[in-house]
Amino acid sequence: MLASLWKVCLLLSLTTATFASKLDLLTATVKDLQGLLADGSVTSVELVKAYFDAIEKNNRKGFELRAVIETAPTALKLAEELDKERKEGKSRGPYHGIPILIKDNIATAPELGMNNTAGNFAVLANGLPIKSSFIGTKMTKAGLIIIGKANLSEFANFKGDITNGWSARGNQTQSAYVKGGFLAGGDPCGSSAGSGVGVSAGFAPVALGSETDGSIICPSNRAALYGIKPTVGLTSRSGVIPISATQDTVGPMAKSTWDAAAILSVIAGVDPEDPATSETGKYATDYTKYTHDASFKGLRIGVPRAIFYNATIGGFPEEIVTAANAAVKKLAELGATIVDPVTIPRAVDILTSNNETIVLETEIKVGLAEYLSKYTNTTVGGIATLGDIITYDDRYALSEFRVYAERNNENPTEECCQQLLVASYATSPDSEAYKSALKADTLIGASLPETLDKYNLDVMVLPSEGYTTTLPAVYRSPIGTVPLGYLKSTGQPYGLSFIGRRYSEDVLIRCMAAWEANSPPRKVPPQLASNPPALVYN
Ligand SMILES: *[C@@H]1O[C@H](CO)[C@@H](O)[C@H](O)[C@H]1NC(C)=O
Ligand SMILES: *[C@@H]1O[C@H](CO)[C@@H](O)[C@H](O)[C@H]1NC(C)=O
Ligand SMILES: *[C@@H]1O[C@H](CO)[C@@H](O)[C@H](O)[C@H]1NC(C)=O
Ligand SMILES: *[C@@H]1O[C@H](CO)[C@@H](O)[C@H](O)[C@H]1NC(C)=O
Ligand SMILES: *[C@@H]1O[C@H](CO)[C@@H](O)[C@H](O)[C@H]1NC(C)=O
Ligand SMILES: CC(=O)N[C@H]1CO[C@H](CO)[C@@H](O)[C@@H]1O
Repeated sequence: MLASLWKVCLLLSLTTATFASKLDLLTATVKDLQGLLADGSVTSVELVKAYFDAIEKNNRKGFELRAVIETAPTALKLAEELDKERKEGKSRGPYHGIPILIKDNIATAPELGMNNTAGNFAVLANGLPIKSSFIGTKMTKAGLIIIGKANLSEFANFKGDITNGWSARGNQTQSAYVKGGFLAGGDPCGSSAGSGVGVSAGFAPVALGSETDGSIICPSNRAALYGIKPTVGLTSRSGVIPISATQDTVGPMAKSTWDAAAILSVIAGVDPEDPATSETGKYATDYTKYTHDASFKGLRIGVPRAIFYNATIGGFPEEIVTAANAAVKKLAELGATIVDPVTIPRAVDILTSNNETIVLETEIKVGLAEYLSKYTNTTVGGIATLGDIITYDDRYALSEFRVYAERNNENPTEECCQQLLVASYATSPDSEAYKSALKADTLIGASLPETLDKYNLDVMVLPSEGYTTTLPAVYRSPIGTVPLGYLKSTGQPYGLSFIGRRYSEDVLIRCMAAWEANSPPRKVPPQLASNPPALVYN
């Protein structure tokens, strides 16, 4: 799509006019950049500089979006190298020289100079990661330029009583869409808050988030993005600061379906060190092919009304249900066979079950110790276990809890905001509680494929807010979210989700692309639009 490019004529003198073009970073997609890099209109160095300028303008200053925790000190040098390679006719592939922002829980190679901390000072104390995550290496091999680390709800929202998008290191991420930011209703959702806000604010063309339950889908939905939460195991978690080995997955947050599919294609693949990826060789592919000529014709789409279309239960405004109902009608008009309603037998259990929390509390304790020992130098900061993190947070309560605590008129020197970590400390993977919780979750999760089979459905469709992400979280299956509308009160975006069987990314991407092809362009944040971050080139 060329919506992001417009020609402006800069009159230099009365006799000579030169034509310059302007790339609007609020709308520029990976595909746009790919074209501009390929025909020599822009260089990667120019792109990295332009994104750094955009971050400089509105991350800590300007609108204070706080979507980025740190930028990559080596990104410009890498961009230079990639520009040189391109000139010499060497290409690392279709995404050679494209910038990307990644969540601050994905480790990058030490030579890239970026910390990886999940927003936490204790993890920072161990210094730079000592090796790259599996997907970090894949991105670099593909020629992507990781320009920075995105803010997040600390520990991917498994710290305790903190707000969406808040971390001790990164402070409060705020939606770019809502005037007045977080306190005016601009909750960016989480935990991949900085990834979502960053892409919507033109800090990067595309970002990676991670999801245990909702952390890609919810912030994508609040930033009018196309987001994919992949099947657990499609993308490796090695070198990603974990919550749960059972549920964690890493995926793209983008301005178009094609961009999301492209970045998913880069990071999907078998990693011998992550057993969850063992079946992935059968599925990982170039997912952009499913965006071509995508249509809803011939697809059977179910509408799980109970719980998921209920604004009271989901805790979201009624206008989202109205918009989702209109979307269902539109899907029928576009050729889908709609089955409405469908009943997911055990869905109601997710409203009361505490099983998922038990699983996550148990697995984060094991996973953090493994991450710290394999990917950080524990002798540098002495942080080797969850216990070390809790002790460190308490000792440095002023920085670990302050901003959040002050907002709530709590005493920041008292234990206030790491209840989940503290509860996790008491768990054991050998406990009966853990084993039976895992079993119960497997049973609840199985109701998703059972329902798809019973009604002979390809996918189900539902609003992205509310309890949408929990069944796919425990069933470990994918979700794709697309922009649906904007709240009348604040302008905050909201989305529509498609859910399917494990490894059904092909069908979900087809649905996302068909939706996109039949929808108006996504809106950019109005407060940024009058003076958008841009790159002028000849
Ligand atoms: C990583 O953290 C260290 C310690 O706080 C800091 O000095 C350094 O600037 C950080 N790196 C980046 C790229 O921000
Ligand atoms: C964090 O953000 C708040 C506003 O939300 C600001 O008042 C405070 O100074 C910030 N703290 C730091 C350490 O940047
Ligand atoms: C939504 O759920 C509430 C609470 O369970 C219930 O009272 C209400 O009837 C439901 N609304 C619809 C439209 O089903
Ligand atoms: C776990 O799930 C089972 C089956 O849904 C339920 O009976 C049980 O109460 C749940 N346990 C907890 C602790 O929520
Ligand atoms: C870890 O840090 C210690 C102390 O700074 C240093 O001696 C050692 O070489 C480091 N190990 C690795 C694997 O980087
Ligand atoms: C790149 C950037 O602006 N990083 C900032 C993120 O937020 C923390 C806390 O406010 C700042 O210290 C960083 O400079």
